[in-house]
Amino acid sequence: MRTDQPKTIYLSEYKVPAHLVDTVDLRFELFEDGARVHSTLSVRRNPESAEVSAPLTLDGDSLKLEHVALNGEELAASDYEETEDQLVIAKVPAQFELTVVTWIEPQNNTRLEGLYKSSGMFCTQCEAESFRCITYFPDRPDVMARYRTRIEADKSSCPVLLSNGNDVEKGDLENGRHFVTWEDPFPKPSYLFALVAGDLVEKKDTFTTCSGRGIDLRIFVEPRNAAKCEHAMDSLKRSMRWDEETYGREYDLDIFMIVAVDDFNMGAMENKGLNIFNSSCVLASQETATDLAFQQIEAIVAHEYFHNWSGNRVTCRDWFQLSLKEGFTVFRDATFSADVGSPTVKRIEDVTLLRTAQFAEDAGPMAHPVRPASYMEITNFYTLTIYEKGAEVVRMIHTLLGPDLFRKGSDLYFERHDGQAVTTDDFVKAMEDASGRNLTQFRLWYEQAGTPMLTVSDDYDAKQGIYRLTIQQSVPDTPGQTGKQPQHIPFALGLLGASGEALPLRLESAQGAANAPEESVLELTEASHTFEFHGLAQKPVPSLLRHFSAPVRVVYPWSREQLVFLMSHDPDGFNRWDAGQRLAVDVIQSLVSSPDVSEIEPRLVEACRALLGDSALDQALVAKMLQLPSEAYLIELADSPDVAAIHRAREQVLSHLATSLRDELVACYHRNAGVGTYEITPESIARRSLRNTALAWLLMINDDAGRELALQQLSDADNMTDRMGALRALVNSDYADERSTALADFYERFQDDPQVVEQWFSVQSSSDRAGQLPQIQALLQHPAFDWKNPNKIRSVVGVFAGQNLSAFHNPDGSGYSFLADQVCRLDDSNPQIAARLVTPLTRWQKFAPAYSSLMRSALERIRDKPGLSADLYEVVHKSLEA
Ligand code: B3K
Ligand code: ZN
Repeated sequence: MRTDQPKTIYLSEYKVPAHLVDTVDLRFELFEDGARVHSTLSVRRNPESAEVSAPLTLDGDSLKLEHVALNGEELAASDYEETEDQLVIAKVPAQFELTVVTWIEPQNNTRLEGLYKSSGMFCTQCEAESFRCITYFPDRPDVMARYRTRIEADKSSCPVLLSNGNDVEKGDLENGRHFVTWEDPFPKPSYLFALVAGDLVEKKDTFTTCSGRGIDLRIFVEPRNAAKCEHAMDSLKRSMRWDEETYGREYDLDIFMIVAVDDFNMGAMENKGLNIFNSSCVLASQETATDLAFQQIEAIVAHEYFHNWSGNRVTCRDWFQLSLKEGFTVFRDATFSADVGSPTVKRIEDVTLLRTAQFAEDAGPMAHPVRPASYMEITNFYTLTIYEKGAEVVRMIHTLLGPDLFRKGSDLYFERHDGQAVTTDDFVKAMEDASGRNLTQFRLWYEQAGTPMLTVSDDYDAKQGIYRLTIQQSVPDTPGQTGKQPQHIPFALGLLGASGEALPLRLESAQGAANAPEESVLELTEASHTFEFHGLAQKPVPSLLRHFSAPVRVVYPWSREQLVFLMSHDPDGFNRWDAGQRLAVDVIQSLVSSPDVSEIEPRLVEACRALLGDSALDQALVAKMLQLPSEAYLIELADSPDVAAIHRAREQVLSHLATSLRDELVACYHRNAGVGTYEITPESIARRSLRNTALAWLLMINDDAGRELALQQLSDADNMTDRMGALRALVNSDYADERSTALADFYERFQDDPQVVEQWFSVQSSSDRAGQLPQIQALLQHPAFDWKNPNKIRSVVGVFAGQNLSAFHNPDGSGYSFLADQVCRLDDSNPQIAARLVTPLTRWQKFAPAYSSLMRSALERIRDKPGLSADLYEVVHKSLEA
């Protein structure tokens, strides 16, 4: 058991750095058995620091120090102190040059932080604090320097040598080695440093910026992936144009590079001019990637590209400000995806993630504000709260200011802070200064954790024609935070008349009907507000929180009749979908509490029948409306959820819908059958989605015609969406023989493609039919499984614990114990991934006692593991002690 508690870092203890670094000169000598890193820093005392005689303190992790020199003079061992994580030089002049040489072993780096090797290629990941695994450095984002990097390596195994900026020199060296030197003219924090060296092929393109500059675009991949870069390249060009048009942001270097790497802890990384991507987030072809993957690739390419301004040119002062770059950049990429695709569908997807996973995080033991006040291990704070809730906070500023003032605010922010490391407060201040609005209370969104709850009630005064809406707000307690203040919440609203017409919103009786809007954004600032709407001849149906205008829970006593009405009449597509979700949730929840009810709500069946036959409505929206709320969402909504009962009830509703609508499903399938060439447009994605939903529902009830359609689709498919749709439907059916044949054939066909094998693992791990524990254990023994590859681990262990909820929550506790075993095993090699995988167990307090005590025991076993990492220590202890 770990007895030393990792140190807690507090925002309140922030101090400006005592020393600044202006330039960094790096020379990497890369070899098979290690790498020597020569670093020369020009350092000066920070005039803004009060610590005038502070020692020079550099961070380091797992480094072998070979040499230190100050102004060219080698230092004696007594001149500096080397601790486990620092190099401290007590006496330094006001300005000097420091040279440090370190030896590191990329080939043995399984944590995938710092410089490591993946499929024979050297690559780096430095955010947040891993530049210190490469060399000694003040590894904090408010130290920004200009870098020059020379890479030397064997020419035949590493013909390609890349780093940030523009390449300025190259040449051959002795012994079959060569070098390339890169220079990045923009000052940057160390976390944006990157290096890649390997045998890669490049896909080339160019982009002409709004001011007429030509930019070279390059995507580097292993030779076998050469044909899978087109979509990412197109996405990159669309992103570059979009950022010019929407934010006035032009690219700044002469070259922009993307590299695909198989072993990567997260999705991608925005290193200046040299983005490094998890292969699964960049490589795509019609045959190997689903529509969802195509869309995610586009969004991630855009996200990383947008960081060039929101993150790189203007960066974070410290890691408490992480959402400054992540929340803003997620907002930017979401707007981009909405603009190039279907805005309503994009909103539905984002809100689904937020309500299912971020709300759960915000109600769990690791709940933290968008700007946390403390952390032990920053890697644990790359969370849905920082990213998704952070993006919602920026979206609310956009809603409150309107698009023009928001753009004025972002222009001011970029202009005022270009080249600086700043805070979320600086961002809000720029928005305030540009718009003249006071966002003082709004800042609580950054400080208070927890999802605000809005309780809405209404009454109608027929005599006076007044409709009153009362909205009460409360922000729940979270670990370490109680007694919270009301927040400033934009609440978009519409009112509907009996035949579905939008009613004018007259907040004052005097206001003329002519200019009364049909939608308003009410601003909530108090614990309770009552709004009066005048001139209404009938009691309206309210359409609340349109577009999900704030990341809050809304409680209102909707009748099923109102929900059915909103499903077909609300002019806001998002709220139509939401009404359908609420109806389905209500129907499933009532079955959970009384499983024997004989009748399942006929209005739900009729609403789905109408949707299946509605070709006038946006088919992408129809496809979304036909997805039942996930088990994870139903669990999130429940107090003390009984997972087995929720699973059973949901399946019961699904079977009932499929049985009642069997003929409509077959018709929908045929109507949307593949025609013409494969396209990635919202319309054709919607068609494939509808057809695959119809197939899934038919197989859910073991319909023989459905089985034939699935087998046919599997053999005819010319794209991965259809192939995977058919495979998934079969895997989730009771046709056991067809399932195993289909899985075996699929593997046979795609076994050489790691990204497809990952999908093959996931489709099994997520299935309650094919992914029970013994089958999951067998997948871990499969030759394609690899404990060193985070994608493989996520696609088996992560998907099992996060998506196959009835199997994971097996009442005998076997799922929990399995997860604990895998987490302990991984902690030694890759603690970052271990700390992420453990998340489902950390929510133990939410579950009914029969589950929670077993979950807790599994966590305690992890807590007691010898040599527990700081990453796991933080999440496990916070969960057990909450
Ligand atoms: N900034 C990176 C995430 C780095 C995670 C480090 N543990 C990717 C992104 O958000 O764009
Ligand atoms: Zn990001």
